[in-house]
Amino acid sequence: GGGPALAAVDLGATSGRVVVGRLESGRLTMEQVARFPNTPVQFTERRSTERRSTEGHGTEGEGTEGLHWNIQALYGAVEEGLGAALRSAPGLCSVGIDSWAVDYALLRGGRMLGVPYHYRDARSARGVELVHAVADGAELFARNGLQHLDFNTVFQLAAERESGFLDLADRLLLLPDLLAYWLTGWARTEATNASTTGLLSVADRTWDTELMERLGYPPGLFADLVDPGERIGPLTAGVAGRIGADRDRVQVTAVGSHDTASAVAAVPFETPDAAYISSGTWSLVGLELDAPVLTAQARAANFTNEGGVDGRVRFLRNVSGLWLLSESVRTWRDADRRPGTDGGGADLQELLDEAEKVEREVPVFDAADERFVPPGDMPARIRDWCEERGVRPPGSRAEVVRSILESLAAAYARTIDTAEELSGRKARTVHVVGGGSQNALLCRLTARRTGRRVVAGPVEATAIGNLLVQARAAGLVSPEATLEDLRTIVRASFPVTVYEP
Ligand code: ADP
Ligand code: LRH
Repeated sequence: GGGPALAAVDLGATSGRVVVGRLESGRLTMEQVARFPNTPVQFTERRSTERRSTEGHGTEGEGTEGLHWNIQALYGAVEEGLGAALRSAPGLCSVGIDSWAVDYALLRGGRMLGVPYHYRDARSARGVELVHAVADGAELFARNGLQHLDFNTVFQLAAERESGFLDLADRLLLLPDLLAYWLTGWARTEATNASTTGLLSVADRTWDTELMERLGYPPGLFADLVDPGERIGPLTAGVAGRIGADRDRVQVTAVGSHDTASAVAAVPFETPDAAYISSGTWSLVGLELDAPVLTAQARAANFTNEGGVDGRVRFLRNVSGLWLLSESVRTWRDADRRPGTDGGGADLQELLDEAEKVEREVPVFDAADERFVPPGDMPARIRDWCEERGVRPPGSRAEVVRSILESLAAAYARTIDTAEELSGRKARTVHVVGGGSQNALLCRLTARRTGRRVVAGPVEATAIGNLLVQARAAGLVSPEATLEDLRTIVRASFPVTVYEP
């Protein structure tokens, strides 16, 4: 219809979608108008794993090798998806963009330099060494409140600097901000995603220019911050023409552009005494707080204090996620010579059914072990982890799947108990949102191992959080609405499934 509508562009590590949202009598309805795969590209295999050319010509392309995002393809799919959104909703007035955190593009004179790296690229380890020579882990945590993850932007940039690229750049944009820039011509950095870089001060959520200077990152690279709900700008004339939009009617609006910030904004909390698991490629497990927890204990437990929508704090841990499962499925498909990259589909449901029936006890491994971060043969890595400890590894594929899910559930239980201790807040209920909330076996195991009631859904929490922040900015819900008011809309609009412990 012609009524006011909003579009969420939600890019996940495995797939992206464009979703149209409309508000009707206090309820949000959503229509997915585009869905597309997100397939990273590996340019040159790392030299350690591939035979070198014996031809004797050419140079060893150190600067171009690595794992990258296919950002041009994603941007093309975004424009197409917005075209589809307009055809379905001629009253489209606002677009919000979110994606995974930490990754960025460098630009010079508005032109992108090179292809953005994937956070799973191995170069970050070198960046950690370089940064720690200047500022150690304790200092970084005091400044930025973040869990140590090798791929935090602050570390990626040290590797970038060493390669000389930082010297060429005059602008850095995080990936959702890059897409917004291509759509509008306005270069801004959205604050929730900026909070994952390691370069935003946890004290006042402004750029930490002192740290930048010590690390040799020119502060002028970083764009002005915008908060979720602020306007970024109208579409450029070129974009508007291509997608069939009336240029001044469609605004790009800042949302929680870190996907996890948008997902948490849409968790249908009924009380503050509840934890959440944003369950997709990663599992982000924690609490929503009003203030960061910056104690030595929080750092030792590797908790993070990321910036949330409306100034809330996402006090959580990254504890790996369904990546373990999707990489396993990919490995098995390759072995069966049936390549596929969606890491799920019919195969996944079949495997989950078989995993449900496994009766033999399967090992619980440390899902957060760093060895599971890079792409590769997860079943082999799980086997290695077990063998190193004299534990009997899972045998069949069904046992591997069961072992992964038991290990994730065990990690959730530990993390939620620790979050309670560190924050002094109780978590009587566990909300699971995202693609993983459809995994009934994982939800049941989570209820069992946490000893708490699990409330699963909505699946598309990220898109919902993205849309509701836009709805408030566009005046489709009261501009005064609090996050709690927005969550009332979520509860009124989307069903949940409850699993008792
Ligand atoms: P991301 O945004 O990180 O790409 P999603 O939130 O889309 O992740 O979740 C993707 C994961 O959700 C998949 O890896 C898969 O394990 C799980 N998933 C998706 N659909 C289903 C389903 N129908 N049943 C069980 N699990 C599912
Ligand atoms: C989830 C996520 C997570 C980050 C990781 C890089 O998609 O944004 O919150 O830590 O990707």
